Amino acid sequence: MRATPGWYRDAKFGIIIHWGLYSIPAWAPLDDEVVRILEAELEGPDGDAASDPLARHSYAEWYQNSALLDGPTRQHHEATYGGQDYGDFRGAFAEAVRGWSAEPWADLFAASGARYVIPVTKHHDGFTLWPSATPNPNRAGWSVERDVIGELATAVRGRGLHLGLYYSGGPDWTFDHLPIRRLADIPHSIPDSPEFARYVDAHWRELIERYRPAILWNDIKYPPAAEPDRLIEDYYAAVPDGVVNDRFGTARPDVRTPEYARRADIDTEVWETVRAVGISFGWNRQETELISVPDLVLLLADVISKNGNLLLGVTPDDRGQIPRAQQELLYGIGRWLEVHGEAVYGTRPWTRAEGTTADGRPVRFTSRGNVVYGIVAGGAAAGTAPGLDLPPGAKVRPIGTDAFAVEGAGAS
Ligand code: FUL
Repeated sequence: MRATPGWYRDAKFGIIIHWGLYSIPAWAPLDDEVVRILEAELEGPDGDAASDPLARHSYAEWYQNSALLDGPTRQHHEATYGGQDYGDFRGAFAEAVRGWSAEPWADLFAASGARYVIPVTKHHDGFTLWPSATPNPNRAGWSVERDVIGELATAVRGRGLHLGLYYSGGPDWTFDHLPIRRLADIPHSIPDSPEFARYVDAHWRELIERYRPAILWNDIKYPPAAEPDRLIEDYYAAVPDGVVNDRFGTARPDVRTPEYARRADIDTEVWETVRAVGISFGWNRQETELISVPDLVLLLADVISKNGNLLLGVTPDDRGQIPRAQQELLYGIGRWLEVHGEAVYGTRPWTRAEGTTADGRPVRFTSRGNVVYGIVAGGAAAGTAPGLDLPPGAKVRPIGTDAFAVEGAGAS
């Protein structure tokens, strides 16, 4: 079996960016409906019995679908834009693209301590963020003119970060029949025409050839007729240390990508939790509550102690700017990583993930060789006496305020 490439396991922290037509209305109801639906639907085949739960989708990048269902997004759309079609947001988006620059994004991502960046190249609405040689057959002009992906690739790589690509290989609403009413209906809504299979295959192959992505981050399945195994084999031939996620539905992905999910203990398989700064991957102009820097630190520590990476969704606004509160969050985690990165980057899980200090604060462990690292919630790891059951004779060395290294006997 192919081992997940080491660079990816070392990287720990990545950023995913949803910027598209949906960033113009940038609206969704402010509850965590989808997270709850996900949980309910995962519990059983019948899941949430409520009618049209996706009418209340908290993901703003689902705006086009949500606005077709009877619910708050439709009401908002009618009140704000009247009978306007989703495609009419193209004008405002084209203007935003004209004024956009990849440079400040890349500066910010580098400062955040992220080691890889994954832009959405095509979300479920089918609109492409690069001028494809295989244009959409159902909607003319369903693409940017400027090579947003290419410019971002250059800027990000110029700062030493890896570039992965997100592509919605299953849902494509220029081929589907909308609306989709429940999460459980998504797999059935994926187009099964040979034309669609050829279209997505051509797109992924073009993306690989043009940008040589370090990660193929496909979303929500892939048409079997497009032969994902062949695509992935050809990708590995072109990019030998490339990483392929689990959303092609193939048997042996390099990484599983649960959404807003944690693990109770160390997973033997490499995984990546994907979540946004708030509860939407696309910008929601109503959203003010974001995860805090301390909570992001705790989340990152928890995830990496259990063999995962953290992929954090950042939501550029209708002008292609990253809102100030998100910038502050990214600078904040970056400052923390600058001091405590030794306990994060390049580490592997230790024999156990969790511990507690003598005064009751949670600790998350990582390791490198025979060094064990502990990350302590709320600071003052203070090297001296974390009060943990550590190997006898171990020497504790503080790292910044929130981490420590244990060097010596029996650590690994
Ligand atoms: C999901 C999509 O439906 C969301 O819109 C988002 O792109 C997330 C990362 O994956 O499955």
